[in-house]
Amino acid sequence: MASVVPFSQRERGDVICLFDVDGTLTPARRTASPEMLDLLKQVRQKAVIGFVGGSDLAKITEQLAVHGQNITDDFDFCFAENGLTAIRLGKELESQSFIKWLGEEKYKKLVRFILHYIADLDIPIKRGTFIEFRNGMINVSPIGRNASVNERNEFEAYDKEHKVRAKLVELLKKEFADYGLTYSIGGQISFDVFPHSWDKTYALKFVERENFKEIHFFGDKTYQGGNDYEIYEDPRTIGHAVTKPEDTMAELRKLFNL
Ligand code: M1P
Repeated sequence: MASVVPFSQRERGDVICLFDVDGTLTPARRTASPEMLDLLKQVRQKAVIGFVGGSDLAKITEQLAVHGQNITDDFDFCFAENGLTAIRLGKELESQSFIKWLGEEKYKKLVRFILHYIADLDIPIKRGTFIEFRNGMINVSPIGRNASVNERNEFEAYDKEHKVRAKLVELLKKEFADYGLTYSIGGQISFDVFPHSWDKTYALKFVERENFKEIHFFGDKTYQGGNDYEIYEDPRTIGHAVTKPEDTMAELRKLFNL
């Protein structure tokens, strides 16, 4: 990996800024703008930076490593799947797995229930990949993850009115009450399912060890039920609620006099 200035030699090396990805560094599921990437470089010269995304590392890489570079070259900390995939200065940190935690039998029951439910669901269109199996979670999408950008936008609007995801989440909470699972609607077409406390605060355990004086977190879904809520509210972080990437940039310029 490219040579990196040690944290201790940065002007504010005792400060870390952690960023949600969709809606905070980039528009939902899109790539980061050149202005954002440039500003992040400037911030990194002064402080320590990292992202904490719900998506897997491959998807976040598509969004943030827009010149085909290695994502770990541009961020000191990379936390994908809420930190279940964790990388510090290019080196992978320990991780856990959803399937090991839940067990195959319970997992099969959950998948069977969800797929039956989605099969019977009458929504305007369906595409493919209704459950995506990840290391630290599963991601469930009633329309399917193969939806195009237009189809995503249409589903999001439809879901606002018809609450397709919220209804399924409520049902799963009742049906699998003993599973100890959290359901988080973080994006446009899907929701994430993971064990209680494997929300974005999971990533903080890796950051805490470094004894930063300030841990700033920037996110757009900081309201209760949003997937940034827990880390934004956590007493260990200084929360910044933003509504779009331009907001994040304005906050960063203020914070670091850029
Ligand atoms: O980062 C927020 C969410 O982004 C995607 O959601 P969707 O495809 O519904 O827009 C998913 O990767 C999801 O896991 C993630 O939480």
